[in-house]
Amino acid sequence: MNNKYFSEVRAAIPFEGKDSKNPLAFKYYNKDQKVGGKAMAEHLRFSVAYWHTMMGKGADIFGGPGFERDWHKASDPIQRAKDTMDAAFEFFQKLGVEYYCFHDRDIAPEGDTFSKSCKNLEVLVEYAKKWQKETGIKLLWGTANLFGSAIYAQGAGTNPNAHVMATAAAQIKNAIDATYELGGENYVFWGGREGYETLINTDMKKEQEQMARFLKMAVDYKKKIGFKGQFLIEPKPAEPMKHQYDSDAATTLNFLRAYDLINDFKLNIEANHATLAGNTFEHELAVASIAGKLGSVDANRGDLLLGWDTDQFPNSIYEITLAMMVILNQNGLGSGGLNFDAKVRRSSSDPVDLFYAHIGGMDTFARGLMIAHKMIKDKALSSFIEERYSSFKSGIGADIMSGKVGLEEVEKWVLKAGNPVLKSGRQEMLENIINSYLY
Ligand code: XUL
Ligand code: CO
Repeated sequence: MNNKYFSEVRAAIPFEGKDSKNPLAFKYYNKDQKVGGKAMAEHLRFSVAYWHTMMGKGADIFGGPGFERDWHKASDPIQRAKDTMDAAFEFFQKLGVEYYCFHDRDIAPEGDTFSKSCKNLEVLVEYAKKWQKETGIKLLWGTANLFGSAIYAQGAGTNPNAHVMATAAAQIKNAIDATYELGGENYVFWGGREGYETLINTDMKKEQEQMARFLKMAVDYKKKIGFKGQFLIEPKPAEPMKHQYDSDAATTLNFLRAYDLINDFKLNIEANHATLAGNTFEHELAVASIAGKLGSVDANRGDLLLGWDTDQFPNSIYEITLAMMVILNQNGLGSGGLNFDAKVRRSSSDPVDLFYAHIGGMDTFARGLMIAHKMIKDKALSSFIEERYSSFKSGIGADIMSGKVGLEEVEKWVLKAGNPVLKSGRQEMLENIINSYLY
C-alpha cells in the first residue's frame, strides 16, 4: 500500500469497537461481522465518490478552491489525473472500502475536442484497470458528466440543439464503454441539466420525448455490447436547473412507465435530493422499493435550514436506521451499494478530514444496519402495522379488496354495520419504541 498522499494514516483503518476513543478507528463498522448471516461489508457495499473526495477543492459559489491537494499539483493534465488515481486507490485501501464511483470527467481531463476527451478517458481507464486488479477494489458505477461543460447549459439529452444532444449521446457511449471495460456493476444517469429554467422558451413535451429517446439509445447500446450492469436514474428536483425532469422517485417512475423504459432502469436514491424534493430519505427509498426499483443509494445528508444540496456525510442514526429498514426489507441493494456522494466542508481542509468524514458515515450505517436488523427481527414496528390493516384480512375488507363487492353492496353493509370504531395509530408509542432501540 502506498504511503504518499495520506501519511497521517499509515495502515488500514482498524475496527476498535464502541469504547475506542481513537478518531481514526471504526466503532461499529467491522466488515466481516455478520448481521443476520451476512457480513456487514456485503450488506453495505460502501463506495467512495471520486468527484467529491478526489476532485473536491472546497470551492463554493462565493470562493474558489479552499485547499490544494498534493495530487493536484502536476502541471500536465494526464499526469495530474494519474496522481489523483494513485491517491484515490491509496485512500480506498486505507479506508477499507470495496467500491468507488466516478464521472468520466473526474478520472480523465476534458480535451479541446471530443476525440481528445475520449482518448484521455481511454488512458485513464487502462490506468484504473491496473489499480483495480492490484487492489481488488471494484467500480460500483460510472456515469458521464453532462452538466459541467458550457455546451450543456441548456440541457444534454434535452437540449434544443440536436448537435448538442448528439454530443451528449456520444459522450455517454464512451462513459458506458469505460464502465463496461472496468467491470462496473451499474451505470447512473443523473440529469443535472435535463430540465428547464422557464417555460417561455421551452417545449416540455418535446424535451421529455428527447430524454426518452436518449435513454432508449443507451439501453440499445448496452444490450448490443453485452454490458450486464444495472442502469440507474438518480432523481433530484432542482439545482442546477430550476426544474429537473427526474424530480423525485414517483415522477421518475412515471416517466419510465410512460416511455416504456421501466424494465431497463432502477433508481439511485440520494438522501439530500429527497429532502430537496420535500420528501424524507426513507419516503424516497420506500417509493422506489415498493415499485421493485430501489437499485442503489447516494448516501449523504442535507441541512434542513439550507435550501441547496449541501452533500454532507450522513450522521443521523435515526434517519439511517429507518433507511436501512427499507433496504433490509427488500433483501439488500443487489448490484447497488451505498455511495458516499458527500463532501467535507470548505473549512475541513486537510486530507485526513476525508477519513474522519467517511469513518463517521460508515459507522452511522453500520450502527443503523444493526438496529434495523434487530427491529425487523423483533417485529418492533411490523407487528403493529400488520395488526393495523388486519380488518382487510376477512369480512368486508377482504370482499372489497378481492373485488367481490362494489359500491352498492358496500353501502348495504355500512347501513347494517353502523359507525366504525376509531383505532389509534399509536404514533408516539411507536416513536418511543424506535428510541428504545437507539438508546
Ligand atoms: C448531483 C449528484 C451527482 C450524481 C452523479 O447532485 O448527486 O453527483 O450523483 O452525477
Ligand atoms: Co448523487
